[in-house]
Amino acid sequence: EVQVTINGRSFAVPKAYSILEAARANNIFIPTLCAHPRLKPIGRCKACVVDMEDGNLAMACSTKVADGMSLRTDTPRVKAKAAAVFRELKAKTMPAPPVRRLDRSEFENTFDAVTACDVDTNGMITIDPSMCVDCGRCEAACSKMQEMGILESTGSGVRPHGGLRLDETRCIGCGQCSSFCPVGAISEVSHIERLYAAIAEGKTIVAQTAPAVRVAIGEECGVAAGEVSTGKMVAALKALGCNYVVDTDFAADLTIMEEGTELIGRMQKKWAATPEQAEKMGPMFTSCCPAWINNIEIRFPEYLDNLSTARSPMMMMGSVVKTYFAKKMGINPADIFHFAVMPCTAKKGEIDRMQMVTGGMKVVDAVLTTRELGKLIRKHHIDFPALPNQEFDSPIGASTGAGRLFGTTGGVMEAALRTAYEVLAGKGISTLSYTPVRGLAGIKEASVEIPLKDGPTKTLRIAIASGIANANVMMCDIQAGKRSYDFVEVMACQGGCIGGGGQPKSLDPKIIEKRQSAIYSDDERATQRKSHENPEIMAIYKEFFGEPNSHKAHELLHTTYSD
Ligand code: HC0
Ligand code: SF4
Repeated sequence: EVQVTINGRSFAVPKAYSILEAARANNIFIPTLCAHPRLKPIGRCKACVVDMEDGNLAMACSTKVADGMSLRTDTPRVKAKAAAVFRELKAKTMPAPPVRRLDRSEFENTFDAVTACDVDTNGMITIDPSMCVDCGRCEAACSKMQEMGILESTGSGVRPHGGLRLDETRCIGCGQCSSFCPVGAISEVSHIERLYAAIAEGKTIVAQTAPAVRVAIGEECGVAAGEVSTGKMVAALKALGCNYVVDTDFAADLTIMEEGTELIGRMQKKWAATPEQAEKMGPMFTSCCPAWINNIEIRFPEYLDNLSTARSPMMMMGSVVKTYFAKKMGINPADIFHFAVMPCTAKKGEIDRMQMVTGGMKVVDAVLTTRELGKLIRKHHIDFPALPNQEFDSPIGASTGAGRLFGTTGGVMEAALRTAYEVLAGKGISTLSYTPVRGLAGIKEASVEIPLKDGPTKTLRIAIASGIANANVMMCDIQAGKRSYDFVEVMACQGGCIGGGGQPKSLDPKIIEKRQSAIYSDDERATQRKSHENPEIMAIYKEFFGEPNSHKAHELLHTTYSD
């Protein structure tokens, strides 16, 4: 007998065995096609490759074991090789779609096993190369549009570059690849089962809906692009079994109170400092886009202290639902299942951040993308266009135009200016629609003159980047001292959340413009247009938080980041 190590476990096997025989004797799966236990090794199909300790690949069927040999059958390149062999053979020999039969062949069974274990995920997106038709769109979205360069369209199914698994790459989870994929080979990690399970368990179901979802969900369900479907979206969620539907836009207003207060405090320090000290402080960055946070953590960790400590509106809403709201409604927070409908795939990763656990609890239990909500509405045969409009549930369902703006690039900035200007100047900003931050340019800049109510006029230098490629250009310029700002908004997707990777797939070249106009019109229609004028925001501070940046607010509404 000889000792061999397979996937880190040691086995004694007869020395006449091949690697394949040694693996099979110990119940370790190696896919094969030409090999048969009663025939001598043929060595033709090459599906049985394994990774040897010296970095070479060997064929398990025709390589004999040796004492001390160490190998792996579970590395990405081994799985990829096997899947590629099977896909190629299937394409060659079985061009017609497989017919479901009871007497499945050995080839079909092995094909399923090999391609299923080839599915790769990082908890935000999932890649199934067996479904890939090699159109190259995902690679173009990732490498050309986002300039992230994570994916490779290999000619035998898309996968991450360099034989890496997705969670070993620098993927930020923006999901753009999934929104351009025509076949669903790349998709969001589905959380639909979590919702079904919670309904079956009899939990109290509370949904929140992001600003950008209401201007896009209609595209999934028979409403023209560019229409705002807020009331129908609430009605659909109720029809799907939600007990309460609350508004992420309310939490966006809450974010303005917290982040705005943080900005004002920072600017007062900056304006009192010497120019050198002020320059050293650098800008404050918005922190609501999870793909942008992933990007800063991976690529620019030296700027982590410049991120606002405010949690994103989605996470703030989670904290509020499981504390203030649960108490008001008389529900035990442990009995609540709280999910968010988001235009985003990276939000699926954000809810699992350790720093966000509050009172020992995950505050948001699942994230459904706009596309997943569309799928549910269609699956349950809900006639969306015919639904009557329904209102969000109080006391966390009211929003202002400022909160609604968050869904587009420049929206957080515009909303922040409406409140911060008024606090600093003692009077409102002259124009509510602040055009320098509007539109779809990748980088927008402005200097806002603010006549302080108790002093001179000061300048706030602002910038907005949308699309992570633009953000990275801006970051490199900031690092090199070529650009200097006080407050910077970044959204990882072009156009902001309206162009998010979880939004409906669309072939309309003007789709982002249409959704953006819908957001601006939603702001104009609002009764209040400044976050601090939201009556439910005033109530939550009076009854619960005290004031912005209070101790309680810090505990529930702020966070830290990982380096
Ligand atoms: Fe966005 Fe958000 S605006 S990130 O773009 O800030 O996803 O729509 O929900 O959280 O509000 C996405 C959209 C959100 C958050 C809000 C922010
Ligand atoms: Fe690239 Fe974004 Fe897809 Fe990750 S999620 S592979 S960064 S496009």
